[in-house]
Amino acid sequence: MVKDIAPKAGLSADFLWGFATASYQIEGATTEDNRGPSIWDTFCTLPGKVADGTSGLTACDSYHRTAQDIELLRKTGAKAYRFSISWSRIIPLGGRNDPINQAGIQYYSKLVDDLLKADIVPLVTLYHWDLPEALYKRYGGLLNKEEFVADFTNYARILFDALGDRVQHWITFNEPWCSAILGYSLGVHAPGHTSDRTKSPVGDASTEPWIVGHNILIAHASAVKVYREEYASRSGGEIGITLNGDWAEPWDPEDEEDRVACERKTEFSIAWLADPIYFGHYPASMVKQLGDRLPKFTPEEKKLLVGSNDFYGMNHYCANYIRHRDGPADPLDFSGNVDVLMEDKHGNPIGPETQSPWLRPHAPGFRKLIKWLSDRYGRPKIYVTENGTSIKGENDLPMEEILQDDFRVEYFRSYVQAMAEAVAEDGCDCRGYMAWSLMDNFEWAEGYETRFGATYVDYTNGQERYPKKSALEMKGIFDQYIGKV
Ligand code: GBH
Repeated sequence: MVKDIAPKAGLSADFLWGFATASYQIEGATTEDNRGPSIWDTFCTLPGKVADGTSGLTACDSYHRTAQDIELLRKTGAKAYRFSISWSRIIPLGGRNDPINQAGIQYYSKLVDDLLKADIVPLVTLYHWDLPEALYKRYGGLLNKEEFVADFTNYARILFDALGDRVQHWITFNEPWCSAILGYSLGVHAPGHTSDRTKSPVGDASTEPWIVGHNILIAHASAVKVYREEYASRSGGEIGITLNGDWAEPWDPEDEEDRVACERKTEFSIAWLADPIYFGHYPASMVKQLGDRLPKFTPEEKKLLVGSNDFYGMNHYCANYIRHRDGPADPLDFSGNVDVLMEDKHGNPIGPETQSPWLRPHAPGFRKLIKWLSDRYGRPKIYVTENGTSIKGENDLPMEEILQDDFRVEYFRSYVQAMAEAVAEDGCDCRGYMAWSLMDNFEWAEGYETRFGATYVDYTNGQERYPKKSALEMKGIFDQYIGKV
C-alpha cells in the first residue's frame, strides 16, 4: 500500500509578510489639507450606489492615526505593510500642469519614515481606484489614453522623487480588472459607467472596459519606464502591477468543454492584463470573442509593455465552478462566455459562504493558480499583495465574538499553507504575502457592513482598533514555514 505523503511546504528566510490597505478605504479626512475630491467621493453621493449609504468620509481615520496603525503592525510582528497613495492628496486636480500639494507628500513621507523606524518594509500602491475627480470631468479619466497616461506618469514621477530613496517596492495599479469591469461594465464601482440605463445614463459596456484596461496597461508601462530609467538604477528598487484573479474549476470535470471554459475564463480575467506585460499581446481567446472591440497595441506600446514587471503582484481570494455556454457570446460578456457558479454539477459548493456573495474560500485553488501563473509567465517573482476573507454575519455579532474570528484564522492558515506548498513542491517563486486587510474598512459598494479586517474597528467609538485573533496568529502561521526552503 502506498502511504499518503503530506506535501512539503516552506518559504524563503527573507519572505516578506504583512498586511495591506488602500487610501480611500482607511484614510478619511477627505477634505483636509487641500485633498481634492476623487471619483469615489462623488460616486458615494449617488443614491443606491453604496449598500449602507456611507462613504470614505471618516473611514478608519488613518489620516490622523498612522501611529496607531504602525503600533498595530508591530503588535502582529508584520515585516511589511502595503498601503496606497491618494492621488488627489498629491495633486488635488490630478493633472501634470496642476499644483502639487506639499501637505499630501509630507503625510506619506512621514508614514514611510515611521514604518522604516518600526522596521516595517513599505510596499506602495500608486493607484487603488481613487482617481482625482477633476481628471474624470476634464477629459473622461481612464478612457482618454493620451491624457491619462501623461498625467499618471507625471503623478508617479512625483512620488518616485519624494519617496524613491526609501521605498523599494512599487505597485503601479491595483486590479485594473476592477477599474474596467466594475467601473465601466457593471457600473457598481466609480465612475459607474454601464450599458444598463436603469443604473447610469452613460456607458457602453461592449467597448469601454476594454479601452480602460488597455489605457491602464500603457500607463503602467510608462511609469515603469520612468522608474527604471530615472530611479531604479540609483535606489535598486522594484516595480510591478497587481492583478486580481480567482481560480476556475470545471462545473463538470468530465466535460471537455467545461475544462476549456476554465482556461478561457482565467484568460479573460487574468491573462487579459498579464499577457500584454509578459508577451506583448492579448490572449487569442479574447481576440477571437471580442474582435475589433479589443484595442490593438502599437509597436511602441508593445515594446514599452513587454517585460514591464519586476514582480507579479497577485491578489487572490477564492475560486468558482465554470460551465461553458453554448452559442455566441453576449456583446456585454466579460468572462469568456461562461457561467460562474458556486456549485458543481452535483450541487457541491466550492467553499463555505462568507459575507461577500462572490467569495467562497477554497485554498487548493490558491496553489493551483500560483502554479498556473508560474507556468505561463516563466516563474516570475510573485508578491501576494492581497488575500483575505469576510465572515458571514460578522458585523451582527458583539465585539467580543468578532475578536474570536476562527473562520478567518482558518482561512489564512489554509491559504498560507497552499502558498508554501506551491513554493516547496511546485517550484514557484513567492516572496511576499500581504493579508487583506490590516483592519476593517470601507468595503466600497458594500460600505462598512462587510468587514475584511484582521483588526476590528469600532466605528461608533472614535475608530478604536482591536486586533482580532487572526491578526495575532499570523506570525505563528508564517513561523512554521519561513526558512524551510
Ligand atoms: C479586493 O478586490 C480589493 O483590492 C480591495 O480593495 C477590497 O477591499 C477587497 O478586494 C475585498 O473585497 O460580484 O461581479 O461584483 C478583490 C477582487 C474582484 C473581488 C471583483 C470582488 C466582485 C465581482 N474583487 N469581485 S462582482
